[in-house]
Amino acid sequence: SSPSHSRWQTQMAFSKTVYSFQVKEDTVVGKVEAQFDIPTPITYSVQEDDGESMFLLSPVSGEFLLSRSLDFETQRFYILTVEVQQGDSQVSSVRVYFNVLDVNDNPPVFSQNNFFASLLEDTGVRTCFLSLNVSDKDDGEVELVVVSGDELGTFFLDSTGSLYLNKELDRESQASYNLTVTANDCAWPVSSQLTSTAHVVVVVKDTNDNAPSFVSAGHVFIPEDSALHSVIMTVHAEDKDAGSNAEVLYFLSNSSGGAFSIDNTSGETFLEELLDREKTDTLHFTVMATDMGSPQMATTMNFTVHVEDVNDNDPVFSQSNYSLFVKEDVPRGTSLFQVKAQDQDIGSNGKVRYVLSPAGPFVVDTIRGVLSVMDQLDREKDSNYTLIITAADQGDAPRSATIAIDFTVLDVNDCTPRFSPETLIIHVKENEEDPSELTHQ
Ligand SMILES: [Ca+2]
Ligand SMILES: [Ca+2]
Ligand SMILES: [Ca+2]
Ligand SMILES: [Ca+2]
Repeated sequence: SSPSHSRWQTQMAFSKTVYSFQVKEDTVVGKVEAQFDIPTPITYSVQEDDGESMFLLSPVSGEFLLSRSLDFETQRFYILTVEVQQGDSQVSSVRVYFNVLDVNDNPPVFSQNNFFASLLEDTGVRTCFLSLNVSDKDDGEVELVVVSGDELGTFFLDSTGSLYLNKELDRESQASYNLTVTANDCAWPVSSQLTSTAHVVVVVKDTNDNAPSFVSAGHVFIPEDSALHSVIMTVHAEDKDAGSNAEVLYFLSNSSGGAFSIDNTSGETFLEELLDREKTDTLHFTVMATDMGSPQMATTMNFTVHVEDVNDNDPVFSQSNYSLFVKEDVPRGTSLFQVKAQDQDIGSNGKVRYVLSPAGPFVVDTIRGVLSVMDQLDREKDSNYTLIITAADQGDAPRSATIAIDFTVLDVNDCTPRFSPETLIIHVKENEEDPSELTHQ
């Protein structure tokens, strides 16, 4: 038969050359809304079928029956060739398309439930660091949203699942993030939408962006008799970074001419020269604290050492012996002499008090060292005195010095030898017996 004949026959039997039916993939097995619109009684038969009898055709009514469940995700259309016979001779055929309509019956699926990424804290903004692979067997777009764990908007998730850094990180503020991401298939109506959830852990790795910071007091007080190599203090600096970026080493950059040394790791600072407050009462040293990061960061700090006094000096008199003369008629209460002892220490260690011994007619002023006569001297009784004055400081373990003072008491003539009258007439009786009764007149 010629093509034109064939076309004519087709036009005779079917009102269209191609029939196309829409069938939702979730249609229940059984009768479907697909029927030819041919009024006259004819006989239908399927000639070609690529769907292995998915759609069965009733030979008499021309109705289709669905024999099994459809799945849009497996096969999206079926093509059948249907032949219709009218009477004995007239045969025509038509193409029938069944288009399977997608129904939202699949949730979006993440390739993993849990994603992990680590980022250096100095990673540049807008860096893409992770792809969340999400798929949905259904048609249509999937909307990805970070629903929790990123309240400050540090990250940006684009529609393809690429996760970007949106703000600068600071490990010292926040070292990790735990993001919850949802994928929604945006189906309509909203009640049919399907959502999946995945978790993304982002760990922020440290970079060396903090210098060590000293927490030690800048002033140290140590006694002047501190032992050589003793620990005078432990300097300490803290570093907010992590790992070797926070490991701190200490170096002396000024040690008062070698008076100090330092343990590089512990920060213990040692005394390397004997001290003498009476010569130097203040020393300085400078410590550099450097971390082990790359590049290294360092801080320096100046320390002042205040040398505290120890009672290591005796009082010293300017002279150790004095020989003095005093007249025996010196009035009571007369100040004779002042002794003075110096003590190089300070405070009570250098405060000198005077004590006199032995007890006698003299006293010493405890504070001023002034020696005075308390009782009338009498050369005829004591013509010489040796006094000991002790000067003692007021330290906890007092130190002292003594001085010896030799006093020679000088005679005074209360009655100067005189002859009055110039001519003495002595009357002597011739019979006088006792010459001792002779008296001048
Ligand atoms: Ca550091
Ligand atoms: Ca850091
Ligand atoms: Ca002293
Ligand atoms: Ca001293």
